[in-house]
Amino acid sequence: MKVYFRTIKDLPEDEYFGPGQLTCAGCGPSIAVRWLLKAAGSDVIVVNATGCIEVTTTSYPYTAWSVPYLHVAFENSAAAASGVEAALKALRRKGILDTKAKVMVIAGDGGTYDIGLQALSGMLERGHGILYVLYDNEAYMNTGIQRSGGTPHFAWTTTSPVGSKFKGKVQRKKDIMSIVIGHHIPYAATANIAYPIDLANKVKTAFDYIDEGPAFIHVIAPCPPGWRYPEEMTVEIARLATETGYFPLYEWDHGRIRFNPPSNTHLDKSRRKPIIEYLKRQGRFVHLTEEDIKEIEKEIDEYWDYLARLAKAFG
Ligand SMILES: Cc1ncc(C[n+]2csc(CCOP(=O)(O)OP(=O)(O)O)c2C)c(N)n1
Repeated sequence: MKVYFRTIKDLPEDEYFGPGQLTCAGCGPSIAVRWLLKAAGSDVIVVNATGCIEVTTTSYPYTAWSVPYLHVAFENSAAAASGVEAALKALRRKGILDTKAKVMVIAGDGGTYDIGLQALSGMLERGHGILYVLYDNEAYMNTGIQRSGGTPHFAWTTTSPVGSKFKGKVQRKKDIMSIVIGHHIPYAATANIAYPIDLANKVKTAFDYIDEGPAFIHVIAPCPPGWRYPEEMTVEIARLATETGYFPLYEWDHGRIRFNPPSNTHLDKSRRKPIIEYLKRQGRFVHLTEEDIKEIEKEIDEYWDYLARLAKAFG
């Protein structure tokens, strides 16, 4: 990652994501988009899949976007963005258009882990120069909190209920970063709304590499109604996701894995906060037993072992 911004004051004052949206109080995804657009600047075309961010920012005749914006279906944001990028290339080649405009997809976890996965895979395989940003609020929130491939193990949602037969989501969270990295793209990174400077530097770095091929950024973005916590706790919970090791910050940069602070110290488990600190603040996990928490801790440890092996192999 290249360092363009060192402190929050280095971020541009310009706002490309306006006020007056209909997002919930404390909405993590809207915080993510604000930072994303600041880092990307005005010369960007946003392709946005259906989801919370789209429905809350585009109620006709109003819009919160002051950059070119294309809303597309839930399943095909990466395909539509591929068309935009190819068209820009062709128009530039023919001398019809003189613009350096970059293309950025913004899509939720439902639109990325599940329904849009094949379109994403196609875009990555074809090698389009596009930055795809996944904002992960870990469920289909816009339609009422249904589980997605990004929902964590044991989490309550309306389609992974808690009762005598089930205790939340049965499956583990899909490892989307590994799926993306498996396409051998130049750049992929995880980011967190609680670390805006890290996030903004990753957006800039991704756009630096865009002539070589696709880039992907996976941003964790908590949701107060879906995760069931008071809205003023969004940033605190997001920070705990990384501090407990649940959501490590790292980059895949031309075949190398690099951890970013504070995750660069977290291969040593004693430097991570206990996972209970993260879980106990969220209503979607209130039903967990000691045993379930141990299971989650084991899965996090396993994931770190896996990342350590990747870092060793590719570091
Ligand atoms: C093919 C298809 N299936 C279902 C829907 C209904 N739908 C619209 S948005 C949405 C959920 C989106 O979830 P996610 O991508 O996680 O974004 P979030 O709402 O959490 O921001 C669903 C199921 C749809 N628009 N298209």
